[in-house]
Amino acid sequence: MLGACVEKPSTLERVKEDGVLRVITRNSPATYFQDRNGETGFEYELVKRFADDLGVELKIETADNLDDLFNQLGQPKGPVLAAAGLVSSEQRKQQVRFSHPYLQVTPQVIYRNGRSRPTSAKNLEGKHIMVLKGSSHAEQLAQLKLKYPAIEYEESDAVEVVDLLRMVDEGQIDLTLVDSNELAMNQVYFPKVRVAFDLGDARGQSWAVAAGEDNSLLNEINSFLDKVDKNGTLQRLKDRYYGHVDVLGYVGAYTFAQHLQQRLPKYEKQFRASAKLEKLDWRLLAAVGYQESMWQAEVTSKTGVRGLMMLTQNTAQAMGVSNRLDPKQSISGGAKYLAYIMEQLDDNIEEPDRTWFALAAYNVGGGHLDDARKLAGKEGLNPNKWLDVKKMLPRLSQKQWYSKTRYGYARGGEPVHFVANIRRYYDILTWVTQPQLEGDQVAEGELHVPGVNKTKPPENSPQL
Ligand code: BLG
Repeated sequence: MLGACVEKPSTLERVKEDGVLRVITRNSPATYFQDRNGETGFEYELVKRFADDLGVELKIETADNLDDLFNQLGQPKGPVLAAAGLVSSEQRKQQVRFSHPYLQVTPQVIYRNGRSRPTSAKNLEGKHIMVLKGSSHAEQLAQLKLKYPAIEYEESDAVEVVDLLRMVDEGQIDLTLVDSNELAMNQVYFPKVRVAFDLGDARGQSWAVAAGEDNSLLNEINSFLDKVDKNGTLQRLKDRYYGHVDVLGYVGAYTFAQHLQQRLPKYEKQFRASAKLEKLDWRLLAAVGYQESMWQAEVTSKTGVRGLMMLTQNTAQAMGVSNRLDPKQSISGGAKYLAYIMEQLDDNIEEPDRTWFALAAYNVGGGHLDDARKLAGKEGLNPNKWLDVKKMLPRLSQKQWYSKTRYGYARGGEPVHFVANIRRYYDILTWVTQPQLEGDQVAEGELHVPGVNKTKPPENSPQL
């Protein structure tokens, strides 16, 4: 008998049959945006892996605001999954069902440094507060208002989190509420914003499916999230998107934000020009320059290494640099040297590791790097993977190890920090600057917050 007892396919079966996972998110640096390599963002990367696991294509749609997002999720033939940094709440549970949490975040009250700092919910009275319309923060404020009726707040659906932080930074509003991950990611662009206090405990961000759906998709999502939690993928994504404040430290991130505005504009043109000549990504070159001298032309290290790109006398000579303190010469010499090292590296080292190896050699020298690669080989590790070789580099300063190497003692810990810092600076620079435009196409010093880069990436950017 045809038709009589054909069961309706489950949500998961439908997705697999269609070959497409339709996901709704928000366009913001913490969720989904375009950068030099096209689509990116924490939510995007996570949900892309989920789609890959299912063997289907990912189709991302963006909602204008949170109300719009929840409405679209319920539509027949609409997106089946929301991945948008959502925190579960009683109110939201009436509309959707949430997955296992994948990221713990704390709601934080944000104020501007130099203004009076609120320390409790009662202090929110009399302040100009703005939050996203339909956000969990708006829900929190509604709750607080029951106890402190004098609290006034504005809900806006015309802004994103970065706008709220900018408005606090510029003093247009007194306070906002954002989640800790969003602050961590954006702190570097807004040097004046500070955490006043945590408004409650940490909560889990989860994906959501429409309440009317069966369990099939949600179960699949939960086992995927459990898997990426166990195999380290989730942690790597967290480090990549939210780790830079941890690595740089609060003071480092703050200082970098200031130098981005005060110092980089003086040298940006030169970084672009030299990088272009050597077929490098100028942001990588600028990141090296920041690590070396914090973009100062006239520095000299304890060991006599000098200038913006910290060239040794030998390197300078080899690269045709006559005055290491001349920033133009220094940047162009550094670029030449980096391109030269990149070229010299073993063909078996592939991107993105190739870039990290080149940076390490820039700092410690190719000979010592090769020693560390040999040590890796002897330990059964992969000499072509940065993750493995960086474990070996610190051994070059221990006699039991360096005595057996060809080039002997080196301060092997230094290149490990060197590369880690440059990666963070490079990440930030790619979020705030335009992609590799030609020198004369770009207004100098024009920095952007993330989410606005639409141009195609240069082919030589290392894929992170
Ligand atoms: C690098 C050279 C490499 C050289 C290594 O030293 O300088 N890089 C440059 O000049 C760009 O060429 O490799 S070698 O030619 O194979 O020997 C090893 O000698 C520079 C490093 C040294 C480091 N900074 C660029 O990263 C430095 O100054 N360290 C000392 C810091 S402090 O004074 O102790 O604080």
